[in-house]
Amino acid sequence: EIQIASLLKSSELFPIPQSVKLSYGTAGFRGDAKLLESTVYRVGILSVLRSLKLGSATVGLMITASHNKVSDNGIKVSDPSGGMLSQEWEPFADQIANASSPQELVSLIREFVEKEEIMIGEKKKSAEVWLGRDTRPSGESLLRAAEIGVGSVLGSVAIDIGVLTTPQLHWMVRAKNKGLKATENDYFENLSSSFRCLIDLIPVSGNDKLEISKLLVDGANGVGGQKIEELRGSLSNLDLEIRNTGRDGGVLNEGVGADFVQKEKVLPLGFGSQDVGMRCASLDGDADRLVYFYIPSESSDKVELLDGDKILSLFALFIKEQLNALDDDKEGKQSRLGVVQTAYANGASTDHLRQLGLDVVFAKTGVKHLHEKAAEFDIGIYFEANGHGTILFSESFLSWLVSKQKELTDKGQGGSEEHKAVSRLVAVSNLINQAVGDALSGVLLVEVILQHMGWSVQKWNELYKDLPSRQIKVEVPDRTAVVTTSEETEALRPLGIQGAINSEIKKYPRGRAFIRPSGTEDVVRVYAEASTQEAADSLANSVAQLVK
Ligand code: 16G
Ligand code: ZN
Repeated sequence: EIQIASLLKSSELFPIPQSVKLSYGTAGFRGDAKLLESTVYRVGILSVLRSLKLGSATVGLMITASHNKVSDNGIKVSDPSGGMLSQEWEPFADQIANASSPQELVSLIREFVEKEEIMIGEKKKSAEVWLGRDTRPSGESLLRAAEIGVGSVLGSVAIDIGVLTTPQLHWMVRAKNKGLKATENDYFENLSSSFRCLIDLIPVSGNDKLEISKLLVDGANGVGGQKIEELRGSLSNLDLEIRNTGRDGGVLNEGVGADFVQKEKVLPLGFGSQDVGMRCASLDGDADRLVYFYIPSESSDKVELLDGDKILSLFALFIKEQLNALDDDKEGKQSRLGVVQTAYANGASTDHLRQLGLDVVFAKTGVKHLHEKAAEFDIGIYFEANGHGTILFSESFLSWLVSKQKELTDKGQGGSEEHKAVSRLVAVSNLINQAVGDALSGVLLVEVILQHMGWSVQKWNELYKDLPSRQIKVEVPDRTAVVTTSEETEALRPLGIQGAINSEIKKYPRGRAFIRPSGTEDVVRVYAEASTQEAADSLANSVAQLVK
């Protein structure tokens, strides 16, 4: 039985602002921070119910609006697995966020609790919710609202773990529920020790030992820059210069960060002609996205971008090289490596991956969709072009690797190529965040692979050449009028539009285009690529005309 009186009382503290219609969307609730208190309070309640539903497992709440402007904020739920909130609960999230009165809120909660058979108030099992936030100034008061929401359900505990990156919170929640060490320090230690392990496994070929060149990091003036600074002390074999940490007056995400660099393809603030040719990395505002770039010439502010697709290709090459060194035919065990992309992946990257003989599958935009597909492989690598991605190892494959490692050691083959390959794979599984894409672990893996290959950023960039592309957003009265196939490559509605898009595509060599309703903004997005920039622009424009 929920304590109606106390819920009613606390929800009266957080009246819902007029005229906002909220949707949990692809990345939780987002919006102007000033309008979000009631939403965050309500998600606090939801997180307790989620925990109780799952046997009082720890649930996480992250207060962030990622790459959006500093005056925005948002909230998303980490399930006990460290993944995104189960999609089955999203409609309930939408309902309670939009409930117009405390009475309506309470009755929605009662109904849901009954339907889901959630037991409230059992003394021995209390729900536990871990709260994290990024560096946004509005984060602190929103965190208090979440605490009140959590506390309004009997027998629940909210724990404030402070300012964190989004992937840190997901990592900690996952570790906690697996019974592993789960503090921020444990997170850092895990990163530095698995990085060290991969460095030690770099083949030394005497004469061509690569000198370690400096990496310039753009921290988006957010939490990622600060955390990578904290991590730096425990890393050897890596020379980092961190800019845009937010401590020098820069504004979060303004002219900086992974989203800016990836969309605009120009250099972020704090970078200039003195950095020509240097290897640079940009994180986004909550450090779950990563892109690399370099400045090709002094005469322009354009950058050469190495996006999520290119990071994916680098990771795939390295993993494949290790898998090839396994003697696993004998075991009758064929390891399955798969990669997952979205429709936004540059066509040249998909061609490149297929030429490597890799199994490439497509998922709908949004991390949860890619993650789900990647989890079907023994090793699944997923990336969005915008720089969000990671590498998932299945439990069964990982335990096979670990026993293989031991078996080889016991047989006295600890120094064999096979043993090294197995050890590298195990280290990668520790380094790379198994819960969500993580710019910090991503940087470390890119850096160690480049050292392993002996590659410069330019050499890496030559893996393939991106096809020119263009993205446009079109404002429409109702974006839900556009309905796509599950991979978003074709529009099913409005009727007839796909035929018209296809006729446009036919006019351009290597042409490809699609439309989809945004999950985060009230617009329809258009993507086009073709063999020249002019052609890609023109294709995008004519498709946009069809949408209007
Ligand atoms: C969210 C998604 C991101 C996706 C983007 C697309 C998560 C954590 N984030 O930021 O993966 O690329 O939305 O936005 O899932 P759009 O639907 O507005 O194009
Ligand atoms: Zn982000």
